[in-house]
Amino acid sequence: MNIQEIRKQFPILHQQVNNNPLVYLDNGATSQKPIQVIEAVDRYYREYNSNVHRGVHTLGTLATDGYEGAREKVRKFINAKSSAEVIFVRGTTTAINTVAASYGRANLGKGDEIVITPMEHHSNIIPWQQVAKTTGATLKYIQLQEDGTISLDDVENTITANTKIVSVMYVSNVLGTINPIKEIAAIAHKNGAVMVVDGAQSTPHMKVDVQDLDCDFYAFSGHKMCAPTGIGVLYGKKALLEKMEPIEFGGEMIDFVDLYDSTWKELPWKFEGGTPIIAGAIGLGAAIDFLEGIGLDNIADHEHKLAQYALEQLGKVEGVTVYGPKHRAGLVTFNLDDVHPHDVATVLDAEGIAVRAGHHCAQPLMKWLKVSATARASFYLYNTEEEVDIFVKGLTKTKEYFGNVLY
Ligand code: 7TS
Repeated sequence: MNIQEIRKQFPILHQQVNNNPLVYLDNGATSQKPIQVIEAVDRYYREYNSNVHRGVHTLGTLATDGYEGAREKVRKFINAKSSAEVIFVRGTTTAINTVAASYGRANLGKGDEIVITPMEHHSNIIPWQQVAKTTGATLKYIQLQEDGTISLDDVENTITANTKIVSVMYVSNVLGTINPIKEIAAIAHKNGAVMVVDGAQSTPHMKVDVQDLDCDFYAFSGHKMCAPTGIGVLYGKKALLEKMEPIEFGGEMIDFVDLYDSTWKELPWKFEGGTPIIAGAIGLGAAIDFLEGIGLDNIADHEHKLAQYALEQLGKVEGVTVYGPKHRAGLVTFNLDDVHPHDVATVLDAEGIAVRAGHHCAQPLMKWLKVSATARASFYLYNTEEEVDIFVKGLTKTKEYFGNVLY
């Protein structure tokens, strides 16, 4: 893939920040948007803005076609069997909350177990804590190995016949660990549990096939994969979704309403109460076209090389501690001596380099790492080796700066 050609498609990348060319390495938080996505959203608002699934007028039909066309693109992108299994939601957080509130409340009780891991994002912890509290179920954790990976022996030992739900992230937003989802799903199923996957950090960066993984639910966010904010997807197997109750009620999701009772539309619309995220879905469809045009395998390969190069270069800077396994997705989380990660990010920002510092919405993982915070550089398809060099040089400067100030 030709990175310079790809970079040309992202208007935001071509600017100076604090008198330096922008080096955007905060893709784990959100990705930048290519012109194709910006134009698709712009075109919708300029040319056919209308509500969907109602009137027979021309603009309404165009908007409905755009919205439902995007659903079909998502279906193909993750290889779902049917577009009835693709529910548009606000993002990963909403998707997981929907499963916890709908499937969880209906299927959990005292003595039942929910199994997750300590590396999860808060969005894949708190919904389960809450549903455990309301149903009397128990929350259990698969322990992490020293390098921040999961062993299938531990998975086997943690999941029992009492486990009803297993929910694990495909790729860690802090460690970069790529979890063996297919194998974990098989163990969950052997014990009669359903498998939920947090795909926030995998879907933008690698080929995902929900049928091959054989997961029951899969959640992801559009904004981390070149699409606008406010759109995401909950995939669920049809047989499960059909038995589940909606968690939002109102317009759009109903079939028939009487004074004291109502019935719901069929899938996927029964889970899409209210005017849906039309522009967001159309933007997500454009983002999928864009990513598939480049090829998810090419993107994964490029980011893997960048992460390995970054690890190599960081290894040359004294005082840098990198967290997570060697085999990892395209990100590096680290600390520099005793310098607070917020200070690291502030000095890097003065050089035009955007990284994230903090707990990355993974406080239990920070506890496990025995740190209060870390800094993180996370890559995407438009990042280059030269940018990794600028970032590492920036870190050397940070070190010198704090070395002089502190000692
Ligand atoms: N799950 C994982 C693994 C994530 O990395 C994130 C966001 C979410 C869930 C939540 O996604 P949302 O779109 O619903 O907010 N992670 C990050 C991050 O690492 N830095 O900023 C947001």
